[in-house]
Amino acid sequence: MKRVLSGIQPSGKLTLGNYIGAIKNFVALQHTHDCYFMAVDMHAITVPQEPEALKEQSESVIALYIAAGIDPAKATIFLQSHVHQHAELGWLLTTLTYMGELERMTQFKDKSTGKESVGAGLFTYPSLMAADILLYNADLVPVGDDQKQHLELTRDLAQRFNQRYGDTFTLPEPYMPKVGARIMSLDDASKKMSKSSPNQGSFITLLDPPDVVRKKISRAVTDSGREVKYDPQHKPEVSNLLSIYAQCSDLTIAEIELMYDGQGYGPFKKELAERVVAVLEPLQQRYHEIRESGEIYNILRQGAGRAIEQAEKTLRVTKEKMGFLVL
Ligand code: AQP
Repeated sequence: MKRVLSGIQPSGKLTLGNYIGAIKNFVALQHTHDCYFMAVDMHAITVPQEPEALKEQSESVIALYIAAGIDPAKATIFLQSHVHQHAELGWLLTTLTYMGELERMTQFKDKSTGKESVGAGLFTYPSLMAADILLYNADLVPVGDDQKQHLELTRDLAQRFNQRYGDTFTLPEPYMPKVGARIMSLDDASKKMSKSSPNQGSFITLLDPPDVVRKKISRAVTDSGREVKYDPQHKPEVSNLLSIYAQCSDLTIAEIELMYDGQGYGPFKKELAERVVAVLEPLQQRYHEIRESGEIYNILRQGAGRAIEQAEKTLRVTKEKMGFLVL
């Protein structure tokens, strides 16, 4: 069975972008693959986090995984910081990473531009992400479009290590959804929907109440036309809403275009909001049940146990190959 690994940062409330681009795929993959899904709290601290908020958000990510349908009996669900081997392999791989490679990362440029001070962790974070993946010898990594570049670096590092020290790491492949790999912001379709955006209206969180979802979608920026048509180049805002609609229904984009032919944006946005609410409401109900059950800590303990077993094996071999004295 092929192995899958992926994670989400507990750096804010998870968005519909995280759901469509990541979690939905996680749920599907658990039936056919050996899956490891984590909340990457060590990545979250590459930008400042309030300690209480970090704790709450970490627990929330895990509860959302389960509420969305990830079964802890099938997939290994854990917190990155519970498996110290990530930090250790992260350091080993940082020493193999070139500055020029990190400087080319567009996510670093996006997140650091205009900031007065930028932590070194934000810069070296792709090496830690490589460690996350290589520790488990993952074959497939479900990622949104924005993470593809980091995955390419992971492959380069794996190859570099294998060439220098002998075959050790599996080269992971990206697993990208066909539609929804990049859900864009509701206020600016040139930016991806991001949970840490300062504008609350730019994203829909998975825990937004129905009325908030309706309001955010009704206020979503469109264009001055009235044609519901998928054309990312000329109609990026409407195309983004169409992608969300398709992902929250069983309909194809072509079918949705046909449904709203000649009707303008009003009815389209109204029904889109209802489709999103219909996905979120049952998820939110399960989320609250899980939080109240107090089961999260047990699930995390179990998940960490399984993850550590695998991670420690890889780390040991890696250190031996690099010439560390391993006891
Ligand atoms: N807008 C998006 N469309 C499709 N997929 C997305 N993902 C994130 N945003 C979108 C996918 O979700 C997974 C987890 O992402 P992450 O939280 O670890 O990091 P991120 O990509 O930096 O997500 P955010 O929401 O933008 O977080 P912040 O604002 O904290 O940086 C990844 O697979 C990602 O592709």
